[in-house]
Amino acid sequence: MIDLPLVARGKVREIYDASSPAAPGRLLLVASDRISAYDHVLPTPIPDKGVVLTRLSVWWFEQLAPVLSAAGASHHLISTSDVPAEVAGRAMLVRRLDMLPVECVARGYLSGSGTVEYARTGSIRDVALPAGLVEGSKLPSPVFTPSTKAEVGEHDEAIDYAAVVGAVGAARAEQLRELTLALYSRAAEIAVDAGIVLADTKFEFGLAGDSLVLGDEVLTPDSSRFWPAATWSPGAVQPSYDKQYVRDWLTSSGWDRVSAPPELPADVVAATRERYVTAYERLTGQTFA
Ligand code: Q0Q
Repeated sequence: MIDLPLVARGKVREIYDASSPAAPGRLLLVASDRISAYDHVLPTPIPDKGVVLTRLSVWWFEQLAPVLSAAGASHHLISTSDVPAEVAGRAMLVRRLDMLPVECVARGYLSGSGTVEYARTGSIRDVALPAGLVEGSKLPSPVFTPSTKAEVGEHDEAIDYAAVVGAVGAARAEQLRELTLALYSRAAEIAVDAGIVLADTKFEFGLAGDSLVLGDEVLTPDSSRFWPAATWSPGAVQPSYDKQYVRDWLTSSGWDRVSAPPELPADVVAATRERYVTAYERLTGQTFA
């Protein structure tokens, strides 16, 4: 148990107040080994998931620093070593920001809730899309499809660009849109070289004074859809790079997706851990060990 005040608890991570008189305005973002599937947190942890996803965020912050600085922005990461021993490797010491009330989603491919809305309206909120797209289609160019942070347990709700303007003003809204798309495009380029399709991702930004700062975790399989590039084939739900073994086993187990989910068998846990490690090694070119 971390001896710091808890600020917020998500499904698979927590954030603590790490401020002190000597070092004010700091938070500790801690990633757990918990995994979520079908909107349930599963009872079986995936060993090293928290460490792998933290290392991925740190690596992406480094890769994307030039894109951030070109936009006059920065990121919130301070340190991964100056953290409590019990969470070493799966915690980030970050600057406390005034978080903006917008989930900044970039989509390069049509999937999930996007496909549902597109099938009904031919667009995602106010973002019109060409006709004839199907689940998994690559979009002509990446689109900014913001959403609001849902209350605990609900899904984020897509909002119009006008709602973003209403929330943060026109100039800041445009900056969020442009930076979200620039960060996504750069990351998608890097990912495809690693055999991973970055279908979409969600960024959270905050302010430090009047400067825009990229917060939260970035470009992990928990904040993004990672698909194996080798099996990408529009027209059906694409297999998740990291969660497909878990989803398939849960389906085969007969679980009703409403009651408490069952424990995962050891082989599914091991195969899922391997997917996280492989994604990290392919993306970064570094061995996880
Ligand atoms: C902040 N969150 C996310 C969250 C539950 C994380 C507050 N640098 C920051 C950050 C960050 N990152 C936040 N607030 C101020 N400054 C991020 C949504 C929620 C668990 C972990 N909540």
